[in-house]
Amino acid sequence: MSTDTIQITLPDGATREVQRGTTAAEIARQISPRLAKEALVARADGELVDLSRPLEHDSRISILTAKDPDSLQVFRHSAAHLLAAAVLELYPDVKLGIGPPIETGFFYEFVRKEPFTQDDLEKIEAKMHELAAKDFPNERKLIPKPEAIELYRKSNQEFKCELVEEKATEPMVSFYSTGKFFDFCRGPHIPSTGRIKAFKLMNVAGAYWKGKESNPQMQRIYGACFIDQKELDEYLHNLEEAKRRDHRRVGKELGLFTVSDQVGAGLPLWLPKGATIRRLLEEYILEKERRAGYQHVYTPDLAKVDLYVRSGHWSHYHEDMFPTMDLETEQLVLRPMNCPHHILVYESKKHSYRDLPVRIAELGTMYRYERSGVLSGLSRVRCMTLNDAHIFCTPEQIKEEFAGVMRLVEQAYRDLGITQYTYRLSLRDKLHSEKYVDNDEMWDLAERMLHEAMDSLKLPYTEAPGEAAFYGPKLDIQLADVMGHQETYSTIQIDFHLPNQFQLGYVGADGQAHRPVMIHRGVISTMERMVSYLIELYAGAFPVWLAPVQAVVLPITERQNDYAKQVLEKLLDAGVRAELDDRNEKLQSKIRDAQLQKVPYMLVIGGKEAEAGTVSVRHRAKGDLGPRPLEQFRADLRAEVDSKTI
Ligand code: TSB
Ligand code: ZN
Repeated sequence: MSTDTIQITLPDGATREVQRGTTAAEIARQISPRLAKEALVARADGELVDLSRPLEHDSRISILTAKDPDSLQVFRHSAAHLLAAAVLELYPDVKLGIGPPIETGFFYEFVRKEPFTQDDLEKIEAKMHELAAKDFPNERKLIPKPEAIELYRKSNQEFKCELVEEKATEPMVSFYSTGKFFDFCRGPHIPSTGRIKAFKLMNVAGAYWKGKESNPQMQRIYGACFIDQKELDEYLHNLEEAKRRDHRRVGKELGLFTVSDQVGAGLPLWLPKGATIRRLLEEYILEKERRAGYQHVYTPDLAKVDLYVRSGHWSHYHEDMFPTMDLETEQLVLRPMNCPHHILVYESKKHSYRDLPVRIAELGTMYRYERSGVLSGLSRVRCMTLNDAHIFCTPEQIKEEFAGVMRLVEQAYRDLGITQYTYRLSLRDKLHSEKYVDNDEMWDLAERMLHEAMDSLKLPYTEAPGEAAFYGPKLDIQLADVMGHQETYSTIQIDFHLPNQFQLGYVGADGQAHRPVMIHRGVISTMERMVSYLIELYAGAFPVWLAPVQAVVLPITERQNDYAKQVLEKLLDAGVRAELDDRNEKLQSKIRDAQLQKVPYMLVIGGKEAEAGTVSVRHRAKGDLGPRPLEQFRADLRAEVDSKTI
């Protein structure tokens, strides 16, 4: 091979010989005009590079289009530069900080005396469009470090000076220029600005330079940015939808829960309507568990520290626990999990293999010292009640018990109207073995059992190293919110560790002592997290079986108040969660209020209805359904509740 050619290997394994110094852009053109048009950036031997970078030696090259997530981030980075370019044109005195891509777009930070207003953002956005349309190439240049510092010093960009001083490790530093704008930047960037069209400046937020409080305040301008307008529109729509459904907002509007400074962060108070939803969920799951052979217990919310020393929580879960309470003779701590208590329930009598599986369940309240930054409404709290159970069984029973829990989960999700979920196998992270109990053999066995259990159910799953509990691997069921953000709800965990720590046993068919396995499981998660999800899923308009108020009786005038009261009484007698709105208000405004409260049924009562013993039924979504005998309404409602119609 001549020294003037190099060998390029493409992702499909094909190779070609090209002139040394050929660019990835040229290779793209050789492959297809379409690829050349769509290409944003290249990957050369694993590293992202500009399409215009000359290739100097044999390498593996892939040409990336917008379909590749890495190139999308490059695209957003180029958009950040465009933002800085626009801001500098409009406000030449600003000082520049950093401007990276982020998950859904980009930001750039600036120091400017006056705060950027909404008006400013609009101007900047328009300027960005104007500059983008000029299709400036993003050009990379190498400049000697002292020259780079001098360049920034002359233009009063002291933060940039600082960055060059700190970040540049080579004698030559790389700059990107876009029209008049230039930036100290490692790159890569997309070839030119013309393709940056689908973006929107979202907001301005304060941030300290380098995140340090003693440093100057910067103003960060955040933008959303996608390859095409359709994706941007979808994102903006989802964002609106997320705001509209946000359980913290809906929870307040509907009077479901509240948080008080006087109680403390992460300690929500359930208001009557939220408490009703929670109670319905609790009754629902307790009944399903009763049918599935669970035995329910009550155990205290705290215990002696020694219990958690023995279980291993003290050495592996200490940071997530509240501090201890010192009494005269005992040292107590709020429980972060219910398992040790349930182990003691199991231990309270002798077991033979014939008793197994033993399924101990509880709506167990537990306390975790979640850091203040991660707390959110009901979805991440410090005091929570888990639909918890611990199954004590033989190793041979694991698979069947696992499948039984999965059936419960599926049934519960169906009844709750949850249709979108994924399975995640949460495994230990072998690089951080200190986070887990130390017993390779045990981990391998537990992980193998979980794999087998999932494979025999033929369900698809992803694996997540580092997400296991300290005592064993888990199968987590993940639900996503409108923005696609995932959280764990249901969980099934296989544990060989705790039975060992507590030396649990049962008498086998052979008359010998054996050790049971423990399955930890939560079917509908904590009441807090599940209710937060349901609020957002239904945007507060709960299905009738879960609605805190199922029907509101609306007399048109005072003259119908007596009959309306009788209707209310009859509904209450029949177990309907009904209310009466006999305020001296116009019917229209009573209906509006009931709609805002998302009450499924409004029963309008005028003179005709009072005389005929009927109610005029109005549904929150379907509107007017016409008059019906009260008896009929009651029966229809019962049927809707029993079938858990969504
Ligand atoms: C299933 N010992 C087991 C139990 O037997 C256990 O506690 N597992 S857990 O740590 O994974 O927690 C169970 C579930 O509680 C999680 O899957 C999650 O859905 C919910 N949860 C965990 N932390 C919080 C929190 N801070 N706020 C609300 N819900 C939470
Ligand atoms: Zn447990």
